[in-house]
Amino acid sequence: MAVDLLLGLQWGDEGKGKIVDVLTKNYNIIARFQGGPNAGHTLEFDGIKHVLHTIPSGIFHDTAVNVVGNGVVIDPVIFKKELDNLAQFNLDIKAKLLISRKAHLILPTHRLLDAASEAAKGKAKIGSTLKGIGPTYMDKTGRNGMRVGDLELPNWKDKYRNLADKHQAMIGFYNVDIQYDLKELETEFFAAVEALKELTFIDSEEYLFNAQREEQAILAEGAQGSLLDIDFGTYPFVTSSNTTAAGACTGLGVAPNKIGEVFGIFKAYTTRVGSGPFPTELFDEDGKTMAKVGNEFGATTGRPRRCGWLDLVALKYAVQINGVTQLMMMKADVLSGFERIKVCTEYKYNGQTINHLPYNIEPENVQPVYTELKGWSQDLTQLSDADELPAELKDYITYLEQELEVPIKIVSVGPDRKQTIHL
Ligand code: 2SA
Ligand code: MG
Repeated sequence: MAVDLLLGLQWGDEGKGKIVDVLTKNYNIIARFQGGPNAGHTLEFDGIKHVLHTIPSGIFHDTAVNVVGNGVVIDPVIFKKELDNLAQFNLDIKAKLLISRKAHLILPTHRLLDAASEAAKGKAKIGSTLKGIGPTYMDKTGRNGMRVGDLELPNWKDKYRNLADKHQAMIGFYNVDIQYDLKELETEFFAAVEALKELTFIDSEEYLFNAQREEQAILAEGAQGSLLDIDFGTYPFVTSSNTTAAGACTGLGVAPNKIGEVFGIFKAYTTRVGSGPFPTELFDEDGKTMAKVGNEFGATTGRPRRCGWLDLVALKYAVQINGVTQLMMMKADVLSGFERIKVCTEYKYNGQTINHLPYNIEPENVQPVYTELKGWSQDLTQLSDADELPAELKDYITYLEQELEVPIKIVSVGPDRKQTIHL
C-alpha cells in the first residue's frame, strides 16, 4: 500500500499538526520524517490546545501507531517534557510511540553551538529556534553524530563525552560570550536519556516496509515548510533538513515509487518566523490584522510571525517540487473582513516580470505584482458545510485551483478539529 505524505508549502506553521490529527482516523501509522523540536505542531480539540514538537500528531488517537523516523533529530530533554505533558491523557506510549534507532540525538552542546553560531552572525543570523538543529544535522552529515541506537551500547557515555568535549572546543572558536553550566545541562540530559530508553526503539525502515506489505495505511508527517528546505528553500535562511517530499523517502526509508497522495498544506495568506526574504511581507495595518486575528506567534519560541499576502509564485514552486496531489487551505477565517484579497502572481525582478522563484529573492531584487479578488465579511468559524462558504471565498478557491492545477480538498476555518470543511 502506498505511503501518503503531508507537508507544508510555505515557511512552516501552515497547520500541519491540525490536519494530521483530522486525517489520523484514516491511517494505521503516522510517521515524522525530518526536523526536530524546532517544530511546533498545534492541535486543538475538546477545548484543549496541545503543542507537539517531536512526537507525531496522531498520538491522541487510540487507533494509530506513531513513528519518529530516522530523519528526525531528537532532544531527549524536550522529548521528556513532551512525554510528561502527555502523561495526563493515559496514552499507551510504549505501544503507540516507536522511535527509529537511526534518528540522531541533539546533545546539550549542539544547542550551545547553535547559540554561538547565531551570536557570531550578528545581523545576518538565521533566526534559528536555537534548538540545536543545524549543529546536529552537521554532525550527522559530517559522520560524527550520536544516534538513538547508540544508547543501547554499553559505552555510549564515552561516545557522548568525546563529542561533547569536541563541541566545547568549537564553542570557544566562535569567540562569543555564551553563558552556560554544562554540568547542570548534562544532569538534565542524562536523566532525560533514561526516560527515552523506556520507550520502544525500532529499525523503523524495516517496520514501515513490513507495514506496507501488510496493507497498513501510513501517513508521513512533515515539519517546517517547503521554503525552509535545505536545498530548495530560501538558503541560507532555511532549516537543516529536506522538508520537501523527497525528505520522506530518506527520512523514513520509503521508496519513491511507494509514495501515494501528497497533501500540501498552505495558509490563505503567508507567514514567516525568523530571518530571510519574504516578498509579500506587509508592514501595514493589513499585516497587523493578519497577525492579530491569526494569533501569529511561534508555537515553539513565542516569536511574532511576519505576515503577508499569498505568494502564488512561491506556492506554485512548492506544489511542483513536492508533486502535490491535494491541497488544503488553512486559516481562511482570518481573511474575513478584508475588502480585497491580494495574491502575488508575478515578481518584478531586476526590471523584468517573471513568474518563477529566482535564485535571489531579496527585497532589492524582487517586488511582488498583485492580482486582487473581492473579499468577504462573514465570520466563517462556525461553518461546517462547503455550501455555506461565502461566494467570494468560493471564487478565491476556484481561482487558486485553476492557477495551481491541483484541487483544494479541505478549508480550515479555525484551530479546532471540528472547524474543518471538506470540499
Ligand atoms: P532552525 O531552528 O535552526 O531549524 O531554524 C532555521 C529556520 O527555520 C525556521 N523554523 C521554523 N519556521 C516556522 N515554524 C517553525 N516551528 C516553530 C513554530 C517556530 C517557533 O511552529 O512556530 O516557535 O518560532 C520553525 N522551525 C524552524 C526558523 O524560524 C529559521 O528561520
Ligand atoms: Mg508550527
